[in-house]
Parts: sequence; structure tokens; C-alpha cells
Amino acid sequence: MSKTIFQKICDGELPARIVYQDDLVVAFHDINPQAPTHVLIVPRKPIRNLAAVTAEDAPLLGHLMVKAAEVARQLGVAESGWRMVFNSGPDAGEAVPHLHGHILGGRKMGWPPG
Ligand code: IU
Repeated sequence: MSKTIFQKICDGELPARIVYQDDLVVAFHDINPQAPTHVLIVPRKPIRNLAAVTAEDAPLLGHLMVKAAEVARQLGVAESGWRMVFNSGPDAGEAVPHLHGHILGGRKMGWPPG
């Protein structure tokens, strides 16, 4: 199977503005930001989306969420409020088939999401 764009970013084959990385996850600025702070956090493991996770991914997903919160603190949006979004499947607007959480902050957000 060919690599997704995000897999290539994880592997250092495509450039990105990386804000955090370790052996399990990589966080980088979205190229088309929808808020003053818009960072994507992805597992290095190529899981398609949230609908494709299995029980064995639980520790990885827990790690990803903890690191997302650290990134939100690092970028200064944790106190004022931020949102974590996973678009899973076509109706949700999933465009890149590699699990990614959107870390959004720096502006007031509406509810429900569009
Ligand atoms: P979505 O949840 O699959 O719709 O989000 C994909 C996001 O990936 C979207 O916000 C894009 O702007 C972003 N993105 C990116 O940051 N770098 C890329 O090379 C590509 C998409 I392709």
C-alpha cells in the first residue's frame, strides 16, 4: 500500500512545521489552518481513521491524547479553551486516510460543528 501524505511527514520524506514528535506520534501545523492554532497530531502507525482502531491501539491512543494536551499547553491555548476533532469517514469530511486529531484553539468556537 502506498504511503499517505502524513506517513511521509512522519518518515521525514515531506516537510512540515513539527511542534512535537516521539517514537509513537508526530504533531505538526496544519497547512490550511481553521483557527489561530491548528495542529494535527498523528500516530506513526498507519491507522486509517478512528473507525479502524482496535483494542490493541488503546495505549497508543491514550498517549496521543496526553501529547495533544501537552501541545495545547505548549502553544498557549489550554487555558482559554481548545478543541480536539477526529474526522472519521466521508460524512465527517475525512480527507487524509491516516488517523489524525485536529488541535484547534485561539478563537471562540461554535456548537454544533458544521
Ligand atoms: P481531515 O480531517 O482529513 O479533513 O483533515 C485533513 C487536514 O490535513 C486538513 O485540515 C488539511 O489542511 C491538512 N493537511 C495538511 O496539513 N497537510 C497536507 O499536506 C494535507 C492536508 I494533503
